[in-house]
Order: sequence, then C-alpha cells, then structure tokens
Amino acid sequence: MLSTPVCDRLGMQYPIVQGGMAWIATAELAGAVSNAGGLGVVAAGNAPPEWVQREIRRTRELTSRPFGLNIMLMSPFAAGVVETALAERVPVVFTGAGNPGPLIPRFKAAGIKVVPVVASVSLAKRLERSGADALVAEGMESGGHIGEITTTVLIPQIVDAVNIPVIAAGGFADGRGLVAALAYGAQAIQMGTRFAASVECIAHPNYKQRIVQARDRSTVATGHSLGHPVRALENSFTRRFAELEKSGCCREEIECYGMGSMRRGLIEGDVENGSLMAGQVAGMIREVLPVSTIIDSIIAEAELVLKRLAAQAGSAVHA
Ligand code: TUI
Repeated sequence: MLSTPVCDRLGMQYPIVQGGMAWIATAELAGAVSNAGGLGVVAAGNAPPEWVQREIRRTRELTSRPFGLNIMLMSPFAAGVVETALAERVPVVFTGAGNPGPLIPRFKAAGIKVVPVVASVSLAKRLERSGADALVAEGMESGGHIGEITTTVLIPQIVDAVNIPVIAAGGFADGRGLVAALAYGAQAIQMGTRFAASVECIAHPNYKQRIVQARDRSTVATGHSLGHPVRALENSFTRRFAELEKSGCCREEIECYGMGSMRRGLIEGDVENGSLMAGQVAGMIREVLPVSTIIDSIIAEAELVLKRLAAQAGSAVHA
C-alpha cells in the first residue's frame, strides 16, 4: 500500500491531497476525495464566513473522514474565515496567497493542523519556524495564483531546507508524477485541475470540457503587472486582460475587469468571457472521471511504475 508519514499526520489513506480551488472546491468535491482515500479540501476563496461554515458542515455530512479548509489570505473575508475554521474545528487548515505565520499559534492551540502553501524556500523556512505541520510547495505550473519557480526546481530545494513533510503541487495528474514527487523527497501530491475535471466537482461542464480539450500550450499567466500572476486557460478573457496590462491603464481598471470573472467561467460556463483558472497539466487530462477512479488509477499506476523502477534497478545492479 502506497503510504507516507504525512498520510498518518493528516489522516488520509493515500498521499493525494485535493487543491483548494475557489468557487469549485465545495463540500461535494471535498467529501468525495476524502471518501476515496485522499484528503478533500473546501476552498474559502473570496467567500464570506457564513458560506464557509455551511460548506464545512455539509462536508461533515458527506464524509466521516478528515478534510481540510483552504483559506485564501488575500480575501477581504480572510479574518472572519479564520474564526470560522477555529469555531468549527476543521481538522486541517491550508493557506494560500500570503504569509499565515501570525495565525499558526491559534490554530495549533485549537488542535488544528496547519499546512501553508508556499512558492519559495524563504517562506518555507520561516513557516517551519512558526510551527507549520507540513507545507505544500507549489510550482508555477499550477493554476490560479502562482509563484515564479517550477515544481521540479522548487520541490527539492524546499525538501532540503525544512524538516517537516512537503506536499508537491503544480503539474501533477497521474501516477508517474506521484512517483516523481516521492523521488524528489515530497511525501504527497496536491492536485487541483485533475479534480476540477471530475464528475463530483460542481464546476460548469463547459469548463471541464475546456480542460479536457486543452493541450500543452493552452494556459497563460496574466496579472504580472498587478503583482499576482494568475494561470488560466487562454480565452477572450485572458487576451483582453493581457491587452489592458500592456496598454498601461490603471490598476483599478484592470482589477475591475477581473471582478466576477471566476464565477462567470467556472459556475456560469461562459468559457470565453470568464476566467478558467487551470494548471499546465490540463494538457494531460483526457476525460472527466469520478473522483474514486482518478485516485485509484493514480495509485495503481504509481505502484506499477515503482515495480518497474525496482526491476530496472535490480537488472542494472546485476549487469
Ligand atoms: O493561492 C493560490 N492559488 C490561488 S488563490 C486564487 S483566488 C485569486 N483570485 C483572483 C486573483 C488572485 C487570486 C486562485 N489561485 N495558491 C497558493 C499560493 N500561494 N501560490 C503562491 C502563494 C503565495 C504567494 C505569496 C504564498 C505566500 C506568499 O507570501 C507573500 C508574503 O507575504 O511573503
């Protein structure tokens, strides 16, 4: 059975964590992933605390297994969502798009595990000192808000820099990737785009179809001029966004253009005028599958790859 120490620490059967995707990582997806042996995650995104509380309670109705809550620290509701996480005693808190250091002692005092998402070695080291239980190291292949370093370069450097478990994110969708992450010293993978294109995800079918149709060069990163680059499937929205950035028009106008774009793309299914955040790995996803099929096939493939590698290593030794 493919398992690592972080599986016990966070309460999952397999080393597969679901990414915290704003708007679409709801109780349906989190419950399905936890029930299938991974760690499901509800994403707060920019939602208010009342919505987050409802999703946490719905997740508990759908699964008896542990799950996580992803708190997006750039959200105007982040402080309220922190209080909700504490009051509801969610088993694991993930954070993204900011430094959660000052919040960690309160979570720990409440018995909540804290797993910040980081995109640099310096923040990884700082958060280990602040008491993080594990880290998600996210490369720039990811969808949504991204850092600047690729997964293959970021993961080994963070693994070498800290003594807490590292979960690799950005570019993972299959069993080969899981084995590669383990080879780099990570103890699990986190996948967003692969689970966005699952049957259980509440995202609009048009968005899932765009992921399935995507090829290697289908995503682009925009928003560099605003200081927070975002990766999404290229469409009319990203092209117009890039034009606005190049034209040098003011920050407010660009930010205003981006408002409501996630809801339009992911929920309403307007795949030309909405934001279709997705990772580069979209090019590897061929069909929309049930969560349990996704997880079982990744574990089965990883075990096969490990066997093949062991056999190859054996024959190399005896050659
Ligand atoms: O957070 C993400 N991915 C996201 S958040 C999001 S919602 C959004 N909507 C509109 C515009 C922008 C975002 C969509 N996707 N991933 C985790 C992540 N965190 N990646 C990079 C970081 C990060 C960046 C800076 C973590 C810490 C950080 O620290 C800055 C500091 O204060 O040191």
